[in-house]
Amino acid sequence: MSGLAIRGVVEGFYGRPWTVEQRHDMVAFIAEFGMNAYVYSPKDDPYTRRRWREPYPDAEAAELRELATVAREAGVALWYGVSPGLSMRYSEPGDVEAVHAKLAGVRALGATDAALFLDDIPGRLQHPGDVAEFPDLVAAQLHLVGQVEQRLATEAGGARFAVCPTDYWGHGDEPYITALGSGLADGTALFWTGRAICSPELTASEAELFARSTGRRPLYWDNFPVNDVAMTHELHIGPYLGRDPGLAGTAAGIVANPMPLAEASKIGIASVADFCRDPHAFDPEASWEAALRRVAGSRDAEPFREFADAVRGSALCTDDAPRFAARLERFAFDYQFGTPADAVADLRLHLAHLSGVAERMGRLENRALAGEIAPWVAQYARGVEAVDAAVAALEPQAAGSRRSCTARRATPSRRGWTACGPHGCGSSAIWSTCSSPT
Ligand code: LOG
Repeated sequence: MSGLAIRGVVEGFYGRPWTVEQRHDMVAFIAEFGMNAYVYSPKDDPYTRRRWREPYPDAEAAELRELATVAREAGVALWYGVSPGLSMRYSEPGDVEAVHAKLAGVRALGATDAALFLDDIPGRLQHPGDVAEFPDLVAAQLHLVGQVEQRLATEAGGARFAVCPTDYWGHGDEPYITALGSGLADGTALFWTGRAICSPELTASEAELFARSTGRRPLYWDNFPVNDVAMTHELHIGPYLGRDPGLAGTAAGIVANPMPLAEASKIGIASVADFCRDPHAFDPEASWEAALRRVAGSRDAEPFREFADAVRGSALCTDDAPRFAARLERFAFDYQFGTPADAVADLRLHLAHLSGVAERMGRLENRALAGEIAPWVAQYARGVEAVDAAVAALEPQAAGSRRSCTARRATPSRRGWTACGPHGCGSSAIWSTCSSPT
């Protein structure tokens, strides 16, 4: 079974854009994993969005040119996305021309393909001239898109073109996306994030519905492992779950939107790449394990795997810290029905091991990774300490006669682990309260 046609990364998050070095490194990384697209459009590169009308100053232009060279040599297409929607006047020929000029300018620097990003802008026309000229937002956007399509079609080089809609998630047959999709030229790709902004699942049947209503297969903008805006306290290094192998025949492609943390993002990206190469053969857990090993390096693979168990959570994965949860379950059982003193001693030994894991995370060979994950490692260490303090408090009782303990799971929250602090430090099966000795 063949893979997805377009597979890559969209540098499309809010927050500090990646550095030049991180981009070059990422291009090499995705090429190694068989990806073929790098979509450049960081929300906080001023020249893509707020100051979209302005050409890149010399220094930034040189960086883009260099990125284009690195991408070309790696066999990766460099898409450039311009986001004019905050201030665009669709009825002004000068603005329409400026959009085209911006795309032509970056193509002259070496970008191979073009994209128009209309996400995260007002859902209604704002400028009085636009309100007077167009019946609604989609009509105005189609006017702009049509002009860009025409211009690109007449240019040498054959750039592909993709549009990110203003309503970019949902069922796929809503009036806006249906009207937009139906008005695009046949070859124009249309981004879609799935049923939600960060979609727990992407299914073939949803892709089919999208294709029926818009006349084209969705090009998924997969908001994973991104952790911007309201998710900055989350570290998304968990597995890539909920993607239907049937997307192989129903989606135009997937580009993953990563975290501002470039190194840690490679874990999720590697799995997205594995999925895209062969969706039917994709095994999320095996791919995750391999990605952890690849990014952390073989020397640190085991302790990093232990840490990562406590940081699996994302919109795609609610199964936080399964290993640790199982360990706590066993403790609760042994404490109640076995020898309490042994149960306490065993768990404390394990917690001492986890505390060593936390300490080891500061000494990872992959220094960039160690730096990025440091705040979560600190939370993890505090979580381990807190559990250890709670278990230690049981020691005097456990040393006496046989006692009973009722361990209970905390009520699972959407992401689990909320009871332990914003960064997540372990398990959704938050460890328990023990009853007084009987
Ligand atoms: C933005 C994106 C952002 C992401 C996650 C799209 C199409 N646009 O809600 O730039 O990184 O969500 O916060 C978005 O997803 N808007």
